[in-house]
Amino acid sequence: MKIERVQGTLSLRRTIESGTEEQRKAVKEIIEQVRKNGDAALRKYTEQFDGVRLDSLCVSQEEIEEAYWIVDEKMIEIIRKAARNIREYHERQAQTSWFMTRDDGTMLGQKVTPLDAVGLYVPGGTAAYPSSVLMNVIPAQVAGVKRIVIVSPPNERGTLPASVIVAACELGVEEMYKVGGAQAIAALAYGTETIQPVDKIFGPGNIYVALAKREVFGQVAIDMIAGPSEIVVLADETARPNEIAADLLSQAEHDERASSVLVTPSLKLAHAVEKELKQQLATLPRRAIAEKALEQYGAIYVTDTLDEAIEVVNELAPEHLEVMTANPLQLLGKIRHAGAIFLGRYSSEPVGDYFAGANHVLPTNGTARFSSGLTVDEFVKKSSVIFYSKEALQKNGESIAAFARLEGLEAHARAIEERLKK
Ligand code: HSO
Ligand code: ZN
Repeated sequence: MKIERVQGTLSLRRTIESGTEEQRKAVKEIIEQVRKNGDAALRKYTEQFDGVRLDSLCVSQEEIEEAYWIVDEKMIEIIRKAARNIREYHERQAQTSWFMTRDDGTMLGQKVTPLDAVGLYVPGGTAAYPSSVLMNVIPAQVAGVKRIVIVSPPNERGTLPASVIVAACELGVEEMYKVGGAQAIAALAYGTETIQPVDKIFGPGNIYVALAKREVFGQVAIDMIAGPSEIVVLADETARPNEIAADLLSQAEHDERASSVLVTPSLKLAHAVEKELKQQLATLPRRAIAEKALEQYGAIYVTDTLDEAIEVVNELAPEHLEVMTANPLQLLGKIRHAGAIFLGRYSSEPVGDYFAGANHVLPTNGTARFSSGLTVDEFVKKSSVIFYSKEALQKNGESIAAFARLEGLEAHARAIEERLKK
């Protein structure tokens, strides 16, 4: 990785994939077919894209039993402990309805209601993360969502990864379908014979899934369009190069397009981390992916001062920020833009990916400038509540009617005045 001296105006921003004309056309066609032909279209596309013929789209009892047989008891205990931590953290986010009153008898409020039904897309292949099942399902449950549906593409054996099935079952998810790609998104949005439609779709996926989510937006709500993982490490000369290199690689191994960046005022540390990266890469099973990521989107930025390094971090607005300096807590106030902030050498990023309790679905691509990670809030909506008393309307009716006439809306004014008549 190249060491660069920098002063400011940096960006992690990669171009958001918007797909080719052909891909967009293909996605539209798939959605059309699913709307027209329902389950038959899902089966047809599953055979075409995933190479398996499925009689039933549902994950069966036998598949669940098999999954529990594959995943060992110790691992199930770890999943349970992680789930407890995640639940405890998200329970703090839950918002309650509130009401206020005025002396004239007015009562106003905000009623918080969970969404009725949400769908979670779990990608296939090596990106099928049971941890992401926990991170999406638990906030939905804390919000009070009644119906939670998981969709995921079947593997060559026509089933889902055992770890994903077990994670979902541990949380009590009852609906799991073996369908992926744009066809799964279409089914969640419009429904088929087997899959009832949902109100909001969550979860990452390949370009077809991303395009399909964009296409069905409006019919249903969608979460963010997540980009590849990112980590920025802010460190001074007190940090250990081996630990920094290990953390940079932890995100680089996700994706060839992942971004790992070190920002430091210490040139000595920069050189030491560069050396460590080379050594640690050599024995990494996902070396090819991590190496490509570091080549394309990795960087070591050296600044004159720690304050300048913090400025660079704010410009990058990373998904994950690790602060490995003499006094990390002291810097917290100066950090304005980061999806999650990990303080000190024992808060390695994977602590947050799996276990601490905070959510690992976070804003990427510099969007931490204006958005937050996944919270319970994304699973509820708020209705305003208005109660006006006779006294309140008599006191304010004239003003309301006048305001309506300012806008030229006579019927609005009369609706108020009908009630003011003696
Ligand atoms: N770091 C990823 C989440 C993840 N890591 C899942 C491991 N499994 C994006 O924040
Ligand atoms: Zn990760």
